[in-house]
Amino acid sequence: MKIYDSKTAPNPRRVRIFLAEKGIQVPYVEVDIAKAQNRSEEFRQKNPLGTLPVLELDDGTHIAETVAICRYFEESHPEPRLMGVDARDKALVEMWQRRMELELFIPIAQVFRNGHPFFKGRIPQVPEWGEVNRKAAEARMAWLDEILGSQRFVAGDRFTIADITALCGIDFGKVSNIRIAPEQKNLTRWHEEVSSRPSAKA
Ligand SMILES: N[C@@H](CCC(=O)N[C@@H](CS)C(=O)NCC(=O)O)C(=O)O
Repeated sequence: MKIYDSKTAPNPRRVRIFLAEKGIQVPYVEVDIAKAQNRSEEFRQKNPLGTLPVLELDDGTHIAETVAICRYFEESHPEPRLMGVDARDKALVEMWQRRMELELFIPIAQVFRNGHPFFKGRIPQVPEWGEVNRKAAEARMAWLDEILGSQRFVAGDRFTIADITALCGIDFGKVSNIRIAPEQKNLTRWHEEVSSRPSAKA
């Protein structure tokens, strides 16, 4: 088993944090996005979309998509539970995970993809679309600040995959100058707490 990884990219970091929380060690193979190794014919045999991360099982199966990889390890190594404990909790964690991904992480990634010189010539860029997403991401961070005024973590009183997605998204925002506002005290408190977990360094 191995994981095709990129130390600088936010989706692979989500998987590394998830595995660190569970105490699972899997060999990582670094794929150089800057050199477009992920777009090579060889890599596309593993994931036709050319994106990271990708989990390779010992039987040769390739599993792409961050949450699908996390699901694999949640099932194979259930403790500690990061995707919910019973029907109600699993549904709530999924609700928050999807909100963090669709409403926060993806808009932040879109700011980078549409506005940063790194992607110039690699993908069609629409800078105005990047700025629309910046506004959306900032609005979602303000909303998250409110949510975290009444609960310790994104999905309630336990650390879950929803926190991992939000943390990796918000940290990745720095490269596009998206930052937690000083007045967002709840978001700041949460960010300090989740960033201080050893897994955040994974
Ligand atoms: N939906 C995918 C998104 C994966 C993705 O976009 N990965 C980025 C790194 S964070 C990537 O491989 N980018 C390289 C590229 O687009 O060339 C997931 O959840 O894993």
